[in-house]
Amino acid sequence: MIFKFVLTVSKTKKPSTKKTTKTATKQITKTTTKKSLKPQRTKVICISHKEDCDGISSAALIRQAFGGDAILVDYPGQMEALNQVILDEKLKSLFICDLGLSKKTQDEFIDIMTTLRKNKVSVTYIDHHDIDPDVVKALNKIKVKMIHDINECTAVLAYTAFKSKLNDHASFVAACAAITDYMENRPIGSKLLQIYDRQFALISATVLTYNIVGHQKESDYLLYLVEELAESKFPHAIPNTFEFAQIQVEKLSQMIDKVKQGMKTMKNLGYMEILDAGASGAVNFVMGLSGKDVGVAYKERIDHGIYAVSVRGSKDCKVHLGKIVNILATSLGGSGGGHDKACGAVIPKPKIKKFITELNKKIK
Ligand SMILES: [Mn+2]
Repeated sequence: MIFKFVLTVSKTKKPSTKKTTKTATKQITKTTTKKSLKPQRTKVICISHKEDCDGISSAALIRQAFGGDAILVDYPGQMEALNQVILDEKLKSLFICDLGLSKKTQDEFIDIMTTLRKNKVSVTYIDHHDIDPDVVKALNKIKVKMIHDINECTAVLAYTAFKSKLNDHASFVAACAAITDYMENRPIGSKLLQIYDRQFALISATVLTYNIVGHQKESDYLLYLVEELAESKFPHAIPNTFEFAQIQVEKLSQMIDKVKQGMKTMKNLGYMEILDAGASGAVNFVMGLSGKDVGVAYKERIDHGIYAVSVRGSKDCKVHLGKIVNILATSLGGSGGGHDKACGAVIPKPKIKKFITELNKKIK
């Protein structure tokens, strides 16, 4: 009886009293249903790509706009992190940034999203990698907020979507991401870059990238970068970034010699196993120095029993490497995908040679 009365009152009275009647209703239900102490969902988490400036910048923009904590992952660790956050009973809203899906991972991704949505977690997926239209449909259906466009980098998409919650400096963070994702000539990316001096933006983006690439094994440092960027620090104002970049360029210059010696070629591509650096740092040299339109660099991830593979295409490469690699990697029991001229894959160790010979056949 009392319950019914409260409801009628709240419908007829002004909005200002609505709040009090609502809490009254809550209290009544609380006392009638004995001890249903569910933890309140208050946490904001952003899972973002840790290997490049786009992922780190996206995490920084989400942090500035919504607060919360970042979890930085690479592709081999992507699903593990998602499966972890399902268990977090305090999770209220989840952002997933710059982490593309592949034929191998997309079904599990939809399953995880479905569970999160059933738990009333708000999920926003921000990305610009090639995606299966059926996955978009499935995610829309369960009301995952999709901010997806292959024409701009993830940080630019995040900046555009949440501009009203961001400060002026955020456009610089997004512009740096656009530069390092080769997307600074895109409609929005180019407008953002235009705000700043081009050379200043280029050196900032590059130094930031070298600090990200060189600290892949130090999660705390990467999280610190996210924080500093969220607090609107320029890369040069973060201590020791230029000194660290100096060390990285020195390493890269040595990589040029190593690639010259170790690189092999097939008809349509150059390839090389990398032992003491990241594959993504070497792959452009492999492509460039091989004189081919496609370069492949791969590095063993002993902890996962796989090779992390980076693939790059030149301007003359006419095929969509991301799509080809997605299908090929999946058929070999791995996963992969990405953009038309820049993509990556995770390949089971014994299948790497097959991956390269098959890729060579598929790109003529
Ligand atoms: Mn990206």
